[in-house]
Amino acid sequence: MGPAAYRTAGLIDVIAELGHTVVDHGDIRPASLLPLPMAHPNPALRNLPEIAAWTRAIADAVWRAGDAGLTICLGGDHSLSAGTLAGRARLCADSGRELFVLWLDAHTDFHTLDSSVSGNLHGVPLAYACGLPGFAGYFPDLRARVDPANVCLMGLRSVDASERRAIARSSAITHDMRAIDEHGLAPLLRAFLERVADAGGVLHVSLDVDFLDPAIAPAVGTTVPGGATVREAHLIMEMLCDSNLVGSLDLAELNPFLDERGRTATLMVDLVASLLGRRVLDRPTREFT
Ligand code: 6HN
Ligand code: MN
Ligand code: MN
Ligand code: MN
Repeated sequence: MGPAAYRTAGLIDVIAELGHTVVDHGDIRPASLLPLPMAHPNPALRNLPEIAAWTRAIADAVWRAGDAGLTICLGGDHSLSAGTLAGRARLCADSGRELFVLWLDAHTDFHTLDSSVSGNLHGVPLAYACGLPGFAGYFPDLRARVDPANVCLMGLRSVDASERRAIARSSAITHDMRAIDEHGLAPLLRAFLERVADAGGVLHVSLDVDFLDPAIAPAVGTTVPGGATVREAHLIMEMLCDSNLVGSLDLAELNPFLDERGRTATLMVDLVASLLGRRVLDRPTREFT
């Protein structure tokens, strides 16, 4: 229902009104609708063959979309990013450009199939794309992986014990809400964007609705209090727009059944508008100090 809600909230018109050409590839479906049953030693895992089939379909679609424009993937839960990251990593391997990932989420989504306690596979996409062990034979083989050192996670405030260990062992950059409160978003994001620019890299942004505070974005099944504000989220999108480094974006975890008069979908559409160039005013050329 997520993609339909974004279309209803006017996403395509909003992007077109900003002067961009939009190609809507429609809803993606896995090639095989009846996946084979798949046994895994972790009995908690839910919908494993279905998610594996979706991951393959999304990765192929993202790869086929190419890297000439900006690819936006509408979800659907965050397991979709297993596919988008696999597809983008493959495109980057083809072109020789370095892939960076900005993960905006209350959660790290850094579980392996073995470590997941809930069994919900929206908790694993970043670990899969970074090549953590245990996915072979269940999820599609990665043509290219994401280098964890090129990943920056922001907004963290709910991390399971095993994810906490795995993310600490990885070289990913992690900014929890405390870091955002202490330093402010802008310097943390600016430092990461400078790294991407210095490497001549291309950035994938994965935006989970629960990055936002539930008071402003209720339409998600995994709300965690203490999230980003409307202003913080717009600032990120505006800085990303100015950086000109973003090649792809995931909008993940919107559940329209949980929305209130469409306000979460509308906010997400407004954030995309900021990323794609909507401004309140033209920026003054003079810097204020
Ligand atoms: N998300 N770590 C929890 C789990 O069930 O594995 C929460 C996952 C949330 C997933 O943010 O897309
Ligand atoms: Mn989910
Ligand atoms: Mn997530
Ligand atoms: Mn989340």
